[in-house]
Amino acid sequence: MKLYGSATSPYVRRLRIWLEHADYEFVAMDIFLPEGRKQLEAVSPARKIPLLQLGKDTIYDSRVIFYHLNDRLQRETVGVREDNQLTLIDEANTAFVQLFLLKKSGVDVDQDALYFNLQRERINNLMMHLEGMVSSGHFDNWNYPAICLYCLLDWIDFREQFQLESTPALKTFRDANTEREYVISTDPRR
Ligand SMILES: N[C@@H](CCC(=O)N[C@@H](CS)C(=O)NCC(=O)O)C(=O)O
Repeated sequence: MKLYGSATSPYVRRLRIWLEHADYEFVAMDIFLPEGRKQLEAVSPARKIPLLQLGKDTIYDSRVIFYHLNDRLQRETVGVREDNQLTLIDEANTAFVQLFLLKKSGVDVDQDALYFNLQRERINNLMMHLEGMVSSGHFDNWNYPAICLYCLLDWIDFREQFQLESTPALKTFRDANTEREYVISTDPRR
């Protein structure tokens, strides 16, 4: 089993943390460098990471990879509650990644224009909503959704996309989980 991804992607990191001691190969690539793009071209028509090669199958998208592996490993229950948690985390993650890539492309993401206003509104709303969910104990267990939330929070902090101080429950959640073995070994700052 091979997991392809970068050391910085929050979508990749969530799977690496969840897989913990599992026996698999992590194929690290920098998708913004020429060599990494070549590697990516060879395995992903969508040119996105993560992707998993499992025998003859290639599986795209972190959530589909998780569903598939969770089915095989019978690790945890995923009901409507967990699916909704994952959807909200993914919506926030996507919005943050979009703004990050636009900023990296020299676009002024603070401008008063429909697309940017919608993204900012979505992000602010989702962060307040996730803050409330954490405060009411939604992420008390270290399961896949909690790992995804951790990776989102740590990535927006690492990329300076958001001030975690403005959402104290989210900051406390992030800080409380930083000493875990696989959180440390997958830290993009290392
Ligand atoms: N829905 C996808 C999102 C994956 C994704 O957006 N990955 C980013 C890296 S963080 C990527 O590959 N971006 C490349 C690009 O946008 O060109 C998943 O959950 O796997």
